[in-house]
Amino acid sequence: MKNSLTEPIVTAIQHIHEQQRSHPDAMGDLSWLLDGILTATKIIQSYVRRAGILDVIGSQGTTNVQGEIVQKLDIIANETILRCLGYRDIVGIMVSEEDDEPTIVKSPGSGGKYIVLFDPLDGSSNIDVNVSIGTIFSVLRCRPDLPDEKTGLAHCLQRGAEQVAAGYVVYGSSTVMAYTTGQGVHMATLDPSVGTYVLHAENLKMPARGKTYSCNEAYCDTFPEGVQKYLRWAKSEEAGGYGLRYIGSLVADFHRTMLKGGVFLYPPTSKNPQGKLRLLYEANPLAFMAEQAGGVATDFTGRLMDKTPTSLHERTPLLIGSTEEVERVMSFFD
Ligand code: AHM
Ligand code: MG
Repeated sequence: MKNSLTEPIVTAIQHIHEQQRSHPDAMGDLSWLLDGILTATKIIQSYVRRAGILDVIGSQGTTNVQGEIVQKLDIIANETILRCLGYRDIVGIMVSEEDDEPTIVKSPGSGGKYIVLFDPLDGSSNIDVNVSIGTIFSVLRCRPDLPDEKTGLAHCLQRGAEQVAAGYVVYGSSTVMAYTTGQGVHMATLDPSVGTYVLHAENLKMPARGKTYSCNEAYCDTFPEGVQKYLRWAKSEEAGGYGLRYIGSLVADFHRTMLKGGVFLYPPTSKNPQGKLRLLYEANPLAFMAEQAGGVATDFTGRLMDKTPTSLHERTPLLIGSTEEVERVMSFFD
């Protein structure tokens, strides 16, 4: 708890720089890229906080590549990230939930180094009702071994295990950013009076247990049998008092799971037989965060980050959270 006047104040960007300096061959490029993401999320949160005053609530009147209704704030968030990162020349390719194709900023052959994949505004169906929403991001390296093809697609379809950084921002009762560059999970809160993210937790660990499950239980009848058995068990006396929490914004549900322990699950359903969540910019970054915090993530068949993606907007089933709780869910599968 930072409550002493003598306690050092460490900004998120200072922390990111310090972490990068510990890499012998780091050139500061990744810090520069993350700085762009932080700036974008500060701008996004300023819209979110004034959504009822500015004319940004409601749908845009279009659907995205995945057939979902696009909200005005989805577009603002997407354009903000593209504008904040699109002029940093270490960014090679950007992939957004809102865009059908990757955006090439600088082709890998001309020196583009990183791929940034993001869900600009996750949980956007919650925008109109003032419930927490967020931004999720994942960073990969462009692959020097691949031909410099026009679409950049081959560079983007890498396993989650190749991520060099990932994180999210929750626009909740405060704006909180959590990130990893593969050296633990760290968290910072935006101080709105000065516009700076201030670090408040280093090397965060997800509890190994937690008596909370998080899923849209209305779909229960169409979940796989193993999940249905788990849910019956969680409600039984034998389980000893599990609780259900479901916000409907992945980023907020995951944030709670990471801090308090438990499991989040979005299994295949009859409506979404492949699961609903997107592998590249929703599930993979959170899986990286979970593993770095001592938790685990699976698609109910194997380690999530070992999945080789086959398309940009591929969906995946997701089970993520505390190690013992994820194991418990899996124990109900034959
Ligand atoms: P979005 O990225 O278009 O907002 O959709 C993803 C969201 C997740 O945040 C959340 O976990 C899930 O959809 C909720 O889905 P459902 O309403 O089916 O429970
Ligand atoms: Mg989303």
